Amino acid sequence: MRIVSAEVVVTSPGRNFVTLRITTEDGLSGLGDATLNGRELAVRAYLVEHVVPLLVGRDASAVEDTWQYLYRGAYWRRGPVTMAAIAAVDTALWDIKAKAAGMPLYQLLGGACRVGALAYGHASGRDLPELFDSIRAHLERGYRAIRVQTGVPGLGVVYGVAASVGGQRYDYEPARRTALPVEEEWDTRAYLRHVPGVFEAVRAEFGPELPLLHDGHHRMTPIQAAKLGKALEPYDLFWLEDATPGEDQAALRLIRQHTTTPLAIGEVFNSVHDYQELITGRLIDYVRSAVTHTGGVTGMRRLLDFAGVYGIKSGIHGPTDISPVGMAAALHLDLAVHNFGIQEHMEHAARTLEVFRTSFTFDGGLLHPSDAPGLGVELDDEAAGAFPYEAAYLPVNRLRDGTVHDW
Ligand code: GCO
Ligand code: MG
Repeated sequence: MRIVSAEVVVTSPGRNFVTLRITTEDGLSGLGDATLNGRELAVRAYLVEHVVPLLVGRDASAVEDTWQYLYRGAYWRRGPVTMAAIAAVDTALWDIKAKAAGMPLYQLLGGACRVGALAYGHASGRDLPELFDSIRAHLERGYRAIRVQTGVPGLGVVYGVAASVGGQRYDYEPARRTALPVEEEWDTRAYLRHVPGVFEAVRAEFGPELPLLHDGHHRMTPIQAAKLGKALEPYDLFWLEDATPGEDQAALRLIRQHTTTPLAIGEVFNSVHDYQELITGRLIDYVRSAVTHTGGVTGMRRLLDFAGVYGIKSGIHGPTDISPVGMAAALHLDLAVHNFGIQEHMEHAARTLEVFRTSFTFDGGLLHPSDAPGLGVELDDEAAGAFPYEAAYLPVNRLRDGTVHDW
């Protein structure tokens, strides 16, 4: 199974995606997602300039060896660009291996441990009535777990709040197609005063059973996060995500000492090593990495197996900046690992699904990758060609005095 070609497709059906396609001499092809929101072309260049020339002629069946060759062979370890590039190669090779076996990928990973992956959707609103409408719309669509984000009085645009909700399809994408990043204003104390009341109202309206999640998006100090975790305890959250900036692993120890609200972190991580202290110290409950950013199926499996030893579960990252290819890879892992927790799910735009032909299903709140051989996703090159790349940036956050803050 020699690799004869590898090509990188950049397309922008609603938002930018970077996809690697690897083809073997016997005509099999596999896809991998290499999308890094706001920095897409860096991964494209890494792949085209430095990885594709190494792939041609290699044995497509040597998945682990290729992973190690690209990881150790580069000498320079980790980092989002490198690990997204390795992820794309790794995922494409798993896709090929599963197609060659005539099996859905989850079968090669050990077979299904469950009938489907419990998914959480993103409900949001600028105020409570809008939020309640959004939660109802998600429940009607079948979601059995819901992330809750709202506007904060006195602040303008806030992370995670869709511009239009209330019955409308939710298509929140923070990366704006502007020459410079949009700047948003932030005030953590205003946020902390507001959020507990939101969860009190949601519990009063929707009852105690519905799993509720919340994303702090790295904006709090450890002691502020500890305070929020404690204040949210009566509302029994499924998790509080990214309470503090991710690179400070020890910060989670302080939060943990103060609250029993479950903690999730890791969407900006790209290696199992980023979790070493978090996992061995049992400082978190869920790992949030994306298959796309953490070295692919191989990197993610390694991380989830390590987490599982410490009773920590998965919560694989799945916003719309993970392409349908990255999403499919996540779903196969969700079925195959024992320590599955929950799967994030934002529905891709209709245009995205014209380019990426998916086969996964969403039924009764559970996602399933389908039983198609491989990942179960195909890329329509002609449709992709109709949506050329457009520069887009994630916002930059500033405090009221102008200081740049974590976004
Ligand atoms: C999430 C994330 C995303 C990120 C996005 C940035 O929990 O889904 O926080 O919404 O903001 O991936 O590109
Ligand atoms: Mg998040």
